Amino acid sequence: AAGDAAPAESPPQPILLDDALSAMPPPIANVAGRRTQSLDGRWQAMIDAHGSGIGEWKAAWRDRTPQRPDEFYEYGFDDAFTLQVPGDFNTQHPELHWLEGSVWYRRPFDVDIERLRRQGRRLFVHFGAANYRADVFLNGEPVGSHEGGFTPFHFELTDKLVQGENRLLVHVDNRRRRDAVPSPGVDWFNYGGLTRSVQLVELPARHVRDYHLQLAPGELQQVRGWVQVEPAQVGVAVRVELPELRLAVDARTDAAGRATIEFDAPLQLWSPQQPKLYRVRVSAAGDAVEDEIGFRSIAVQGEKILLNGEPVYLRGVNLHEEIDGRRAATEDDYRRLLEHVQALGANFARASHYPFGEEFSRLADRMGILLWLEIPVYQGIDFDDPGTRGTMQRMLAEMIGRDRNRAAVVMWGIANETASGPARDAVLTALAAQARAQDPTRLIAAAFYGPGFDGARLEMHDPLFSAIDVIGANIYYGWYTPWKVEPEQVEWIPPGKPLLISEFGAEAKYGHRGAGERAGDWDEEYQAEFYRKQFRMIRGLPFVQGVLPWVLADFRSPVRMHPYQAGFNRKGLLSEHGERKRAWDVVADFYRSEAAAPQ
Ligand code: GCB
Repeated sequence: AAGDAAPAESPPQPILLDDALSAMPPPIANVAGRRTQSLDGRWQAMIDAHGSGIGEWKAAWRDRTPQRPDEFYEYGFDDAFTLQVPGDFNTQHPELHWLEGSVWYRRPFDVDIERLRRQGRRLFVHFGAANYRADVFLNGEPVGSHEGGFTPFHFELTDKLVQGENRLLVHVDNRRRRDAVPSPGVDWFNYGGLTRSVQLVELPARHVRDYHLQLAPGELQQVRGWVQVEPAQVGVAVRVELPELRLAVDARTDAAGRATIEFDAPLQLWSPQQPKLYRVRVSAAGDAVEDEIGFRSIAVQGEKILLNGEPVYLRGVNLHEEIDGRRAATEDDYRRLLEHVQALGANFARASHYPFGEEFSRLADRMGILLWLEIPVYQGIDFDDPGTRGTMQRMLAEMIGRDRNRAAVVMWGIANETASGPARDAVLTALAAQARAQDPTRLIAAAFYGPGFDGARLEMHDPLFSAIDVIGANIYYGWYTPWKVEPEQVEWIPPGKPLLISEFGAEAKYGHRGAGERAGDWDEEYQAEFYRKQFRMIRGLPFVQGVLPWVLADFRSPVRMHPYQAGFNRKGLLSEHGERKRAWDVVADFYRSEAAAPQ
């Protein structure tokens, strides 16, 4: 597969997006390392299928109870109908299974506001995620709203709290919308609700809000980053400590509340073979937060990807945040998923097509699994809509803000299978620039529709290539697209950058045997043969730096309506119950072979 390098594209000009970012509060980094009160557990719930409780008409958000004999309200909460948080609402009650609409969550909690005031402390409510739109109310008053189902957000409650019992009410609406991210046409189940943990976070009046501590690009023993103190004040003393190395670094904030941190250290680098994490303590203004941080470098050199300066081959797999027929939500869920990833012999996973819970990234840090995290900028996005653009921008900032200290995360994905056009090219170029500005230490990736055959030739073009570091090709030769030549005869024109086969897969029903000849038989042999054929092509392509089968396990998808599918996308190497199909061994064998190593 030799050929000419792809012709140079003229880079699209990023357009100025709406100023969605300036209105965003800085994230509270590392919520787990703070003083928190968990609001996980049972919440009172109410179904509002028509979404009528949100306006003035039914005004459920006022959370009133009748006081006089002639008073009544057409909503109410009791302990008989509850929902577990974290968790999707669809799979907790049969009547919610197909709901795409509104559900109300109510949770009273106690606060000693007098103590908080006396100690000059602030209280925030932090949501790991809520799919898709969340409107938050405290004691019958609006607190704030958030859009986007897979990234964290918070609101400050301090000034709205009363002594003793406070009532938190959350309206979660998971209707699919044309202007949303993702847009309606997704190939997964639209699990709604408070899918991740909810916590009250208590912080001193002035506190360490956020920090970014990673190796400086191109360096292996030099850390560069910053600490953000809120509210901003110039000259606040900041200290970063790595006790294991007996290291303490002092700095002072600038007028924006930001202190630059820079130091050299004899670091043992983080890698999949040795996922070394250091205990790091960040303190300022009497506040302190502890984290576990790994240090490693990731870079691109020509067509290669370098981890800690050495070429790496990414033995990957795609996965959805789903387990036991529901949205995965707990650390145990994530561990089970990542144990499958390790059992396959993979060193890399793509959280497709949205960031999973923070604990997933933290586990990957501890287990030594490289991650590609992406925002759900998926097929069908309305790039012309200014509101949609702002949503993408905020999501990207929320994703990066949450995980930019996780060594495991090596790639920020900005899109999957979006078709080139003026608005799309400009918006995604701007998102790539935003990602680089918010985190100059990681690679920017996007997945594209794989190339079609021109005889034996495969060639990819996209104006976005110049804006990103790693190109993903989703190829389905032998499934959606027929092969035109034998795999060894393919002439794939090098794209001039590292290429990942970011998706390839075929469907099979677990336990269903056949001759392996026809896609429409849904047999395991066809799927296994599909992979054998792909690997025959891939092993001859030197610019391919990794592969990601689609997908780890069968997952729920309402668009899959064949009786063998029964509401599941059956491209899993595992069934939805974790049983291994024949294709599992084909992939595992490839990962043990010399072809799955840097060439
Ligand atoms: C794709 C999408 C993925 C789908 C997959 C399929 O290209 O990126 O979300 O699930 O194909 O199975 O069709």
